[in-house]
Amino acid sequence: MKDKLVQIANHFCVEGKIKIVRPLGEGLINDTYFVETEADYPQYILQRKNGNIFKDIPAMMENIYKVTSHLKKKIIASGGDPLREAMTLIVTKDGNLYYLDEDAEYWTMSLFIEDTITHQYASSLELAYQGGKGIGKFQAMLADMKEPLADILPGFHNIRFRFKQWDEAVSNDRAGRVKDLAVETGWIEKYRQEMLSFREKVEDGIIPVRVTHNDTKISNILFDQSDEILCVIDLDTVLNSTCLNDYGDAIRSYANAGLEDDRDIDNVYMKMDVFESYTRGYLSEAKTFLSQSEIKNLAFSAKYITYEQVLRFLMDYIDGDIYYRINYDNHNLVRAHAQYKLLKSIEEHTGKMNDFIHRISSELSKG
Ligand code: GN1
Ligand code: MG
Repeated sequence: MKDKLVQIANHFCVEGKIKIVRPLGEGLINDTYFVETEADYPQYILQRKNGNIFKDIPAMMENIYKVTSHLKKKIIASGGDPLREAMTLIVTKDGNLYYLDEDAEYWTMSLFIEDTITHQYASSLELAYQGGKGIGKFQAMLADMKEPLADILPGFHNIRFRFKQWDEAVSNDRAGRVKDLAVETGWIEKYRQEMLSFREKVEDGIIPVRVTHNDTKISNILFDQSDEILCVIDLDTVLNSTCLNDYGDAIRSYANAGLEDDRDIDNVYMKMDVFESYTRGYLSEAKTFLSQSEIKNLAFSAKYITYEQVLRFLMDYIDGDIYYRINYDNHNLVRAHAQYKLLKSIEEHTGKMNDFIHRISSELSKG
């Protein structure tokens, strides 16, 4: 395998001789490797993309190319370093954005950005602030991008589409588990109309669709040595979606006092101080382009995305665990319970969240 990895890496336009290719990180979806070259040459990241989840990898890479090109123009115009502040895709020797091997696996390469730090969770309010700023700035730089992106994950954050999948999953009952899920399916029904009403605002154009990241957890941001944001990475899910989905998913992951899959739901609740710091950071950048309707719906978006996640985890449990990797038998059910607890906590805090967003947004308007 080692030799094979070097051979694969050598299909790309790498500078310097490759010394070794070794595994990197703990991603749940793709396989990631670090490509070490001789001294004084750049180093690289090699990835085998997951073809089960991403059905059109060429289109996905084209999306990433369009987005990184746009970001680089912006970074150069503002005097920044385009090789450090945005991902740089490395093409193959034939000029392609991917290498397709004999097993029909897709491989891609990007430049490794030296001297950076990543975090697995926001261990301080300052990091939450920086994370918010990172996504706000990312969206702000892309707010004027006109070129459409391919819809490589149809219906990803579209709850109408998710209900269609859900209704099919419940009616097929592939793993025979629905009979034991009366309480949990009740949760889904209880919020169905409320979630569809929110979705209608997107369908009616009240909430605009923009270029967004769609996987805004903190580990997808590179920080510099002084913990200032440098670069947003993992662009596989860049899509035309709403900014609210990025914001809501970030609150779901940053502000949870417990784990996404906490077995003890008493650990799970929304931490208001983390929510506040993330929001301050996010709005310090995003306030320049967000519309009033987006700002008004920010708090609800955290509830929407958390609900969507309850539905997706439960649906995967009903389907017999075919999408998310599980570490034990009822892992998806445990995840759904933990996320439902978080949903209830967000719901309890929605009034206060709205007050805070309103206050910060007025302060920023006054300058
Ligand atoms: C998946 O593996 P990760 O964290 O990048 C999923 C997200 C979910 C998340 C839940 C393409 O993302 O939508 O929110 O798990 N990504 C995809 O942990 O389905
Ligand atoms: Mg990801």
